[in-house]
Amino acid sequence: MSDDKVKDKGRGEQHLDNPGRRRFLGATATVGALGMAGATGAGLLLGGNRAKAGSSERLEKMDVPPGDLDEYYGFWSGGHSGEVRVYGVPSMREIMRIPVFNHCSASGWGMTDESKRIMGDSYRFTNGDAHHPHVSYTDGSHDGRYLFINDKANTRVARIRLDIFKTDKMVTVPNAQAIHGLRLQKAPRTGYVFANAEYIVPQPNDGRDLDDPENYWTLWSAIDGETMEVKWQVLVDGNLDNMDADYTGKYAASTCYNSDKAVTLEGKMASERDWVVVFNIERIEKAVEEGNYRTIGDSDVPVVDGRKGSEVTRYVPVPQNPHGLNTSTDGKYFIAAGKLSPTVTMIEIDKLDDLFEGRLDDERDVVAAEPELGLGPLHTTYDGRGNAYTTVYIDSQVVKWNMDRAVRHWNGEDVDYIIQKLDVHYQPGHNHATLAESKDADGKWLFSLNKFSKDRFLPVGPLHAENDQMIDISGDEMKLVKDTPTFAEPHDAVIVRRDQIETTQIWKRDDPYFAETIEMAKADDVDVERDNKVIRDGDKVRVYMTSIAPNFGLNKFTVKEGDEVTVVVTNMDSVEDLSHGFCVVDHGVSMEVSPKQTASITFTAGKPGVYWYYCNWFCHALHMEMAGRMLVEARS
Ligand code: CUK
Ligand code: CUA
Repeated sequence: MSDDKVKDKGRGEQHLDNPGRRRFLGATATVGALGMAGATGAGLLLGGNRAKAGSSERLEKMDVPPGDLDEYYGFWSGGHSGEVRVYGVPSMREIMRIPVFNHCSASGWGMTDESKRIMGDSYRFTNGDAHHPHVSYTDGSHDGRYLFINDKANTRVARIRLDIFKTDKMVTVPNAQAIHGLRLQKAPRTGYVFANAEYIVPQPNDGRDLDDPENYWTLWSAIDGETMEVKWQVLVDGNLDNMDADYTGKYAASTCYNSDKAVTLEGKMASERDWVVVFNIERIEKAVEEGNYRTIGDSDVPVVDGRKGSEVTRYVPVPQNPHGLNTSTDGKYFIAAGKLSPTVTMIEIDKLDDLFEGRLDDERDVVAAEPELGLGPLHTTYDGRGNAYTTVYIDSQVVKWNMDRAVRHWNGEDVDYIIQKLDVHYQPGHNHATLAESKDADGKWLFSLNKFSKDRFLPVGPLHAENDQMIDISGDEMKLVKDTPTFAEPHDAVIVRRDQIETTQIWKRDDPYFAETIEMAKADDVDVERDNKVIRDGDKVRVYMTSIAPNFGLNKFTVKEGDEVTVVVTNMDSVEDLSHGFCVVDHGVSMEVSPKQTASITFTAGKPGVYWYYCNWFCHALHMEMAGRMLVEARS
């Protein structure tokens, strides 16, 4: 089908399929965010059309027969469940969950000593709000070393090692509140992890200026991806929302709303213009080098002033309350979605040198085009063939449009840039295409991460699943091929080729992940690979045991009521997939111990009595028998 026919279909027939819902949403959309919320609720009641999956040919393309492997790894954020989920794409089989900011009953994340060390002081929080997962880069391509993700709820950034699919670093960002937008330096290498703090707060936030929003500020932070130390921060005007970096390593840009520093919803929508803030990374580094910064409160992180008028930033006016910002994979544009405006703003990255050098009359001169796409544009992704795909929340559609034609149209040429509008179900946030955060975007599959599923799945009571819809974008026309229910609430995803990730199936004994535990054992003169020993140290007891299916190295150990007990288990099975677990009944103690892993967990021994511990990862025909007793004596 030609592009024009598809476009006509998008504008005509698809709007007729459910005129009630469309008309209602359209009429209320213009009244702003309050209307948006109202439209969502009522619109859903009116909705009821079901788009059916397509032909058998389409199904065949996404079919991954039993025993076959997927072509891509998809990393989905888990929103306020705080975790990361790993899917095989295109099958959309969930392969793994990686606990990050949450606590995990199965793996013991948040309970084990190793995970507590990684989480630091913040392990006491059992929740997180993970929005933006991104895989590290070398020269604009994913290099599969790490995945980084933000925690909006408790102001953290975490790193996941992609050789073992485990979180291995976590940092709480100082001076900031609610890390939201997060992106990585794409070239020459990651490099920096850039993190937006969303909310404005007093600086320092120590009780001063409590109800004086004029003195609230937010910060843009750069974290070293190798050490996970916060290297520097930039003070900015307004609330930072979403951001992205360019493909040269020189610039990054963030949407910024609430330029008038309001603390109420009405106030946050009052001004007609907000900004895209552009950060000049070299200039920021130079300011830090030259000592042109201050520190705030207890933190010694250099804070460079990047407020309006500073040398390190530029504030490009865009229509109010912008949201997503995504760099086009050809490296040409930062594309900011309008949210309350039906447009997206294309900022030409090649003009940013001129902007910073003062060679432009007006900051708006960097705007290459501001195409109108539909109601509620939120996020944009790419197919590597010059087309962009933008979710429009209020219209419940993915809009496919051509970037080059949008620019020509903006410059007065009579060309259409909209190629197709596809209904999705319902109210999409992010969308994401295969490899679309790298220069290798291959335009095969696109996912629309929809906030509402309404009538798409078996009803499960008042709380509904979200609906991540898979769309075939390999041809001229987008085709919806699959609905995937997801639990609260993937915001974003990143999809990389399977050959871009290299995993270790069996732990290396010298892995830094449990090195501190090994150090502790050495201090106790214990070789964890061989010894099964109980060491008493005052009220502290350290229990070392091996596990080889179907046995623990100790079938009993004795402690006293109230002892602080640390159990260290080393799995000496070197067979792939042969994980054991360690769980003590009635003590809230459980952890995973995978092949050649050493894992440890610390707890307080309960009331006197016999407590069984058992292996809770099915490992052997005699798995049920893999158990032992903890004997708790009364304190005399
Ligand atoms: S934000 Cu959620 S839909 Cu946190 Cu990336 Cu736009
Ligand atoms: Cu060891 Cu189950």
